[in-house]
Amino acid sequence: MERTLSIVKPDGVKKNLIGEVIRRFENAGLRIVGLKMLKMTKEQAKGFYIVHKDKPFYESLTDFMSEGPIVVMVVEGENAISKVRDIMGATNPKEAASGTIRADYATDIERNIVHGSDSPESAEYEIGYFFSSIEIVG
Ligand code: 3AN
Repeated sequence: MERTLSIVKPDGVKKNLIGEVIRRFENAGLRIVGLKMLKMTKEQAKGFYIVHKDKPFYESLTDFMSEGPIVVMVVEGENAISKVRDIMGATNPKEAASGTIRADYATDIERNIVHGSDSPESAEYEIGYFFSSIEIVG
């Protein structure tokens, strides 16, 4: 069993895709064991994406991620990290395999609807960023 953090990003919430994202995870046999909606401040977005602090897109990414409400969730299952990433599709929607969330709904590499942790280490950091242990009820 593995846990990962997924986010329906501000563009996904605006496009009414919260249910669609959750449905795709559940259809793949993954379970939602933590869930909440919130709006990050710019500072909170910068903390979440600290690994990208030296990237040229850091400012615009953290502006985007703090522009509106997001839904954060802890997703659990066998190989949850790679399963969620397969369901999301490649970062750049132009390169995302057909049938993935990003191929179906994302407009560009930054506004790409959904986030999923990319390793066990980042999953641990990212889950701890949003959830305390009593908020995870698997
Ligand atoms: P992923 O979300 O697919 O794991 P990361 O972790 O490389 O991708 O990037 C984190 C986020 O930063 C992406 N979801 C995307 O919103 C944004 N991003 C990544 N690469 C670029 C880029 N070249 N230009 C603009 N935004 C980017």
